[in-house]
Amino acid sequence: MSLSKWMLLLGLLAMNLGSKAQSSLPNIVIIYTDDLGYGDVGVYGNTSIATPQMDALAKKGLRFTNAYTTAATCTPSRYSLLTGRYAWRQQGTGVARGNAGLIIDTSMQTLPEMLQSAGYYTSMMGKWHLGLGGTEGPDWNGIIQPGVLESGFHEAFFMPSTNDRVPTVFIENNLVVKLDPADPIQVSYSGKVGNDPTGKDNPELLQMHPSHGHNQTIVNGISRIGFMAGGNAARWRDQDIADTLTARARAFIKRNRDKPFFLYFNPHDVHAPRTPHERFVGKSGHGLRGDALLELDWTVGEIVRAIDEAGIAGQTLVILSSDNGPVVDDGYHDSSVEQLGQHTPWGKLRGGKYSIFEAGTRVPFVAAWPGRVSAGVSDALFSQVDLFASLAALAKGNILPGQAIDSRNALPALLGKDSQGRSHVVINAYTSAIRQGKWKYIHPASGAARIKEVNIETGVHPEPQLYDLESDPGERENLAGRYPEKVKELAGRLAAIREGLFDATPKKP
Ligand code: NG6
Ligand code: CA
Repeated sequence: MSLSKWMLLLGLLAMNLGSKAQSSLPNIVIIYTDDLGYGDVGVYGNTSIATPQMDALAKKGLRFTNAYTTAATCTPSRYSLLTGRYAWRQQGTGVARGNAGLIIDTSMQTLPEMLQSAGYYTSMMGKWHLGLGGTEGPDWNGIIQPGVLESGFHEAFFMPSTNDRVPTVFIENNLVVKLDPADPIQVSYSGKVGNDPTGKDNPELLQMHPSHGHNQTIVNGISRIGFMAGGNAARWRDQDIADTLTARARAFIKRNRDKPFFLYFNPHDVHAPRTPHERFVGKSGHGLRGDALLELDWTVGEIVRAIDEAGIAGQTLVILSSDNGPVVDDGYHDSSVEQLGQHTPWGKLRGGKYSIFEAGTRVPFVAAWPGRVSAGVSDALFSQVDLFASLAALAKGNILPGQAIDSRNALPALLGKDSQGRSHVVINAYTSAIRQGKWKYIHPASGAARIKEVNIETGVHPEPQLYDLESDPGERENLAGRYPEKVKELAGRLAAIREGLFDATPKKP
């Protein structure tokens, strides 16, 4: 054999080794649900509504009892997950308007960007809610950028914000799906545009009535937040959202089974308005929120099934969690309050969505990876902000200097090799709190103690609060007066983290 042929062969061998090394990267699927509460899943104590698929996933994986989002609402939690930073470090990261500009600074490294450079094919599906376009917001009728693609995803099929905000359309990559140029979309969050009826002026046209807010443009018999006109062919049918997203996810998994992929999958369930497909309606016996939970459970089962059918279960880490805690009435009369019965979406925790009390941010969290994560329950303290650095460790990806500053490598906890986890977690909702071991300190703040419309306690109090979560998981007894030294220690630590003095991940150069 000539020397050049040998060289060619060696080259081919090296390439082969290279692609082998690459394919040993596990696939990563994050199913990031909307408003799923700590007590909403069977394995977390829900005995009222069956969630067999989520339970099965949890039983074959590791179920965390002390996993937290960084915030009690969607936008800041999602921001933290994707950037490895606490959202409160940046202005304007509260619940985003439906026509807000992209909140993620494109010069920042994101989780999917880190995975892209590690060799992953990345896809985003479902609820986005991190803004789109420049500071003036997106051009709904043109190319929507910067957006999801500029945030590190190779491809995307998504809802711009929430299902209760206009425009009620899907976007594929950077274009509105099925948009008829002859019927352009108009969107406004300041005043009415076009002639579509609103919930406020034409309540007789509603199929679902708002309980608070949500009285602007009516789409599919449901009045939303924001005004919209045009784009009629592009509007989704709410009852088909889960089917559409689930079919997309299944096809994606099948199509990409041979390469390492990251699927960031964001169901709209169980956020209001709850509009499960007709086949789920009335099936939970707990109103539309319960029915939406059945739909979500089905979705999770279908995704797991696609992974199994593709024969890649042993190479796929599936993470199931939620962006914030539960709320029953989040703005629509949908029978969920009346039919709640014995179901407790918050489990034994206090508060709910929007709250600094535990139910606001302590969420279901499951990591399943047959053969790599032993089945069981982990009490390790875990924060979703650590997914960035942990997945970087898993994928051997590089975190660029100065990026993902709040994210720490918690891969050992994620894989069940560390039963302790973080020393502390920081959470935010109206005020900040820190949990360290069994202690939780809530920083004093002024403001309402309860949001009466949603019937949830905010946890806001003008005095410091200290709870022993081990003996008092329901945060009933404020021990701040009894343990002033603990209060001082935790308040100091929280302040230091907020000022960025320490909490950064030590980074490899
Ligand atoms: C609130 C909405 C609520 C929900 C929430 C965002 C009103 C009165 N309430 O402002 O319905 O959309 O924002 O939820 O408009 S989240 O899960 O995306 O954070
Ligand atoms: Ca949410």
